[in-house]
Amino acid sequence: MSDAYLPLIEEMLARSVSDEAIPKPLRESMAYSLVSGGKRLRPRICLACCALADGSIESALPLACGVEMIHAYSLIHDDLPCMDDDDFRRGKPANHIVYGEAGAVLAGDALLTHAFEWMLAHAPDKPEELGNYVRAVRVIAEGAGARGMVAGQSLELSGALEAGKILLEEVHSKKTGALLRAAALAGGYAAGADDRTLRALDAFAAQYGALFQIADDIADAAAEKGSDKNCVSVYGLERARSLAQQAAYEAREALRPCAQHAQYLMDLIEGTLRAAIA
Ligand code: GRG
Repeated sequence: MSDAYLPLIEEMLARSVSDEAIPKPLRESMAYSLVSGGKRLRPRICLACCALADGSIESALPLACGVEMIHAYSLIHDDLPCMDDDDFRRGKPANHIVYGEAGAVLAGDALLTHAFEWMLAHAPDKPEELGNYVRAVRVIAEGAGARGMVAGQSLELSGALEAGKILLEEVHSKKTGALLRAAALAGGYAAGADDRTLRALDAFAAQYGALFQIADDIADAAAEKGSDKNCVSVYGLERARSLAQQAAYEAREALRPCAQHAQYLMDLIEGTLRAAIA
């Protein structure tokens, strides 16, 4: 997919960690994980949702980049020995392999707080736009926090899945889905979207989050690195593929009220589905 959003996102992300007031080792560690070739899925979704609701890309760009900083922090912390204990990320040594565990914890802490500083430092000047911008920052905090992504990580580590006390879908919708949903809604808020459009974006994001996670689980299973608690191990490959198709269908349906302006998101759904069922 040719993507006009990517250069804007990359430029702002690189700029966000170029401040020489940040001590050099910390800055390098932050930049190592932030400016390092991710797909930029969450910021692209944020900008596409803003455009769908007829907002200006400039108004959503700091929010989109804030979400990506939070995503980068979550990956750094997830790779730590006390969490998922992974030595590699995006084909490179994980942050803690290069900068040590303390350096990685601090880079994650700094990226999380930097995200909110960056988003608020770029809040709109016009008072009439401020309310929606604050709503966007709030939805991002909710998606990232103790009822969102961190809740998902905590549930996964708690053993509740293994004990059959919660469903895989609940963990996934929090651990992976909550930040994707926050990105979509933040884009909608930045555009001043009406309630009908916000509901459509919310429903799209919930289904796209499920599709994304199933595709990720199928890719992990193909690479023989899946955990014993993912979609493929729980449901089997065929059922996982049909769940992916169902989620893609629901995601498209959710966008139906704004279908005229939803081509970017429709293409994203198709790309993720293709990866799942290839
Ligand atoms: C440490 C609080 C805390 C949370 C960690 C997001 C997360 C929660 C863990 C990541 C583990 C993981 C691999 C989850 C599966 C789905 C996922 C988030 C994959 C990585 O996202 P991509 O594919 O990554 O968007 P890129 O590299 O493209 O940015």
